[in-house]
Amino acid sequence: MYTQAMDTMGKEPAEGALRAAEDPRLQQRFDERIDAGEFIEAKDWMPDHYRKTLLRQISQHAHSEIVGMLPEGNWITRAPTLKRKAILLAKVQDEGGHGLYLYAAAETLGTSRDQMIDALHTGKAKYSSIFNYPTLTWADIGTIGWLVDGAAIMNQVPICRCSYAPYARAMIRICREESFHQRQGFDALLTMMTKGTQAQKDMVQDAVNRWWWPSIMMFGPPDDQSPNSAQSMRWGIKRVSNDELRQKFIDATVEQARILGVTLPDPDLRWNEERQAHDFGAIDWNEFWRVIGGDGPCNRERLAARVNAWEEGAWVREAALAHARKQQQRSIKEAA
Ligand code: FAQ
Repeated sequence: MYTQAMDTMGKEPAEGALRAAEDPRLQQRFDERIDAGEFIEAKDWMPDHYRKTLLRQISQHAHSEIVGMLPEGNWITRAPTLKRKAILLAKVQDEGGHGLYLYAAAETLGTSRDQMIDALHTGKAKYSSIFNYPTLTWADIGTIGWLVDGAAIMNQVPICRCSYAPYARAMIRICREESFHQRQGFDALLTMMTKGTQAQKDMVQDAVNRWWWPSIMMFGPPDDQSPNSAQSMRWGIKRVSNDELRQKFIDATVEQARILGVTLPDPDLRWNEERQAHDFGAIDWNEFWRVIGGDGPCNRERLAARVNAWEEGAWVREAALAHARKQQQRSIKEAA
């Protein structure tokens, strides 16, 4: 899937050979620019492995946004008030927009959106583990905003300084919207916890119990089991490690849980004065690898929904293309 450098496809072998001969100098210049903290633009020379790594991460991220619309979309018709329905509708629409910015950023690296979507639909490309869990009650929607968007922001703010400029630019816009998403989730839960019935409070606690561990898995495997981290950090694609981000998220969330009046489902969670951070219990990494391997509670359902939407939406894409062609022909005629 991660077709590299479509811009180099079909060029003469002589030019390819020339580029190969230049590579050590180009590589050196690229390394110097990375070390100096410069941003790399789409037109700049970059090593193939850098391009591939970016495509892997950005496409995974784009797919997460699009698949992430499904668990929340499930509740649009069942939101408890018109206000909450309008907020949820806008949020789900924002996630679709984030996916589009990210597919566009990935396209600058030479892989088409159709290729990326095909990789998703055939199970070759990943999306975030978190979206393979079900949304059973309305409290799940608030909890996704609070914990899932909260974790997403913690992970994504450092990507605003990613060395690849088109990705960094997309992330600046995305992060602004994600912080609203996190707040609306917290607000929905706070309303239930302060004004709700006991049954509603119990529903919030139940949702937090189910989403806590999958949320802290979102940051990826521990640093010593993360095959991509070292190189991605060296290239400034990732700025902060998986474990550091997870720790920062846990430290920030404990206080928010206290304000909400919910208990985080980890008996080992406690402040460590020496580390000036919270200790926490063992994460079930078997569950994480099982879910990203395709065997989570909703993997099959999510993929089937995406494939179905693609197939059922074929006529919309065809109509849009036909309209664009007509518009183009009209403007050519008018210009003639
Ligand atoms: N789920 O070597 P590492 C959101 C894979 S957006 C699935 O540590 P890396 C907004 C990883 O791809 C959420 N797979 O990998 C929203 C790699 O496999 P590969 C998405 C995971 O790339 C909210 C393998 O494990 N955010 O939530 C996961 O250095 C609400 C080894 O891992 C992003 O994508 C996972 N959780 O670090 C939308 C942010 N973790 O590719 C709707 C950008 C790891 O070699 C509603 N991405 N893997 O086959 C990143 O920062 C990084 O890609 C990490 C993983 C940190 C996710």
